[in-house]
Amino acid sequence: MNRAVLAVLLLGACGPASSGPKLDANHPPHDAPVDTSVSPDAFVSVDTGPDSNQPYRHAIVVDGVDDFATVDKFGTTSPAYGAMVAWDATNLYLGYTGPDLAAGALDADQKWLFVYIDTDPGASTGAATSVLYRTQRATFPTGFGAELHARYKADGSFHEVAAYDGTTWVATAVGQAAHATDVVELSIPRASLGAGPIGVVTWMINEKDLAEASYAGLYAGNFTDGYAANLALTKYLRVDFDAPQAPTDPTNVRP
Ligand SMILES: [Ca+2]
Ligand SMILES: [Ca+2]
Repeated sequence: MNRAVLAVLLLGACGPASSGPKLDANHPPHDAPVDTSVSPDAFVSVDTGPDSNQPYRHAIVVDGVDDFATVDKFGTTSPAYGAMVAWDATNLYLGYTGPDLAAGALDADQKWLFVYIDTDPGASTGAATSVLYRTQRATFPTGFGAELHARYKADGSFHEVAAYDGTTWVATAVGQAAHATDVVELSIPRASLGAGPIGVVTWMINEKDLAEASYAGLYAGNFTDGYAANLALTKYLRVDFDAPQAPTDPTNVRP
């Protein structure tokens, strides 16, 4: 029995049986004086367990071993790939899993995971398109302009976080990455993201000549997999660090 129910039962059991008002402060009898000895505030202070209005928090250990929760896991445009997003008071965490991240994957030295972050989603500030790789790039969803960019090469040989200075991308020494089996995990310090909320888009590419492709975009249905000289991203994840909603809550899909 939780403590709230127990408290109500105890108060009911101890209350006067035949004299004085009932303890229903919201509906006192019209002909009875209000018993001011029992304040409604007494009920407010009852511990009902975790407050559902607390901001969502889930700390991830950046070790390449998937410890994201079910509510952190997204489908992507490619059925064999999954995207994961979580956050706590210190970091934003991103994870990816799929065949091209497994050891020995074909052309893993030419495949990339991209993450772009908008630190003022809806304002259309920052970069409107992604960095060009060979002949492919992406145009961001309506209202999304990127200020931060993380990239990770599928063979694990390269990881970088860069900030947009209005003209170009400048590498910043922040963020962790770890990769094991077919899971890669990244973290980006919230200190580099502003106060939030933020917008997030993620996808993968193959930059190999004559085999170029864009795929595994966060949110199944974001785009159609395949070669794209100008990939039109249509959805992003809005993260409100102060809100109780879990990452996959449908209200976080934007625009
Ligand atoms: Ca982990
Ligand atoms: Ca922006």
